[in-house]
Amino acid sequence: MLWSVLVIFTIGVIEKYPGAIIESPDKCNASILTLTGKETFQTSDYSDHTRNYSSDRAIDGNTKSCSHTCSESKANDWWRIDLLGLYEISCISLYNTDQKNIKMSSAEIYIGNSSEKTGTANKRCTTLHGFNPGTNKTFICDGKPILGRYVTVYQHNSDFVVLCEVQIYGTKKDLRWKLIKENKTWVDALYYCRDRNMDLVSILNEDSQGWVELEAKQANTPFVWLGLHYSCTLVFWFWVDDHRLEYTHWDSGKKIDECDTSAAMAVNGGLWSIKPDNEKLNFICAV
Ligand SMILES: [Ca+2]
Repeated sequence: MLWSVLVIFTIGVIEKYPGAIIESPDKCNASILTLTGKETFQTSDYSDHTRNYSSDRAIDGNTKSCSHTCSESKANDWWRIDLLGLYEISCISLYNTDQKNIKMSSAEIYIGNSSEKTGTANKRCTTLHGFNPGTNKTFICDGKPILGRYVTVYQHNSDFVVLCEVQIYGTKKDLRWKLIKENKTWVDALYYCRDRNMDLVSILNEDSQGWVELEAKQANTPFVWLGLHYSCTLVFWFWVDDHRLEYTHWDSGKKIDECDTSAAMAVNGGLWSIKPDNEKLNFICAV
């Protein structure tokens, strides 16, 4: 009787959590990150007409469901996760089922803040040596932990990227950018930041554009002020922290040189537009 109860209980547990257990590696010295709700991408989805082996299957907590790319052009395939925050990443655990067509041992992991699609502009964490199908293997980045928002698994050859479960160990870091959910004119927003030893944000490259877009997503207004102002006297645009305006992300046709205007980022899509200085918007301060 007791055995029957035990067998029924055990089967129940296995069915509820099919293969979800991946043991925590001791050497990582960091907590496992919750990946639920993070955004995943891959070059293409393999499909067998019953299902799409989409990128999110690599983080669904189930080792029996896998992501699988399908490169028809034989280009370099990749899988990527956007952690939607800055993390110091020390280890990555990967699991794949035992299937003949999985060849992942020469793929590489890249970590960093560049949103460039292939991810190879970021720092190389390690190569997946010894990552054989049917195994769970934890990779420690060569050298030391790497700071980043994006983790990419990249194939340098024409093999597919197949990942049944990905786990990441790391520590969340504070961002330099802070959304202020108060509606203020551009000048009041500028002084709000400066009174607190910050400045209205400057966007100098694609990376900082990505971070500010991420922060702006939580805003209560459809646009957020940036620290980019038009000077009628000098007849040019300038960042209030004295950086030169080189990188831009204007919405096409929305840049007009006009007195008493400043630049604001659209919460939806991140493009920049011109707004009258007296409009009241949320804004982003930079430390
Ligand atoms: Ca899975």
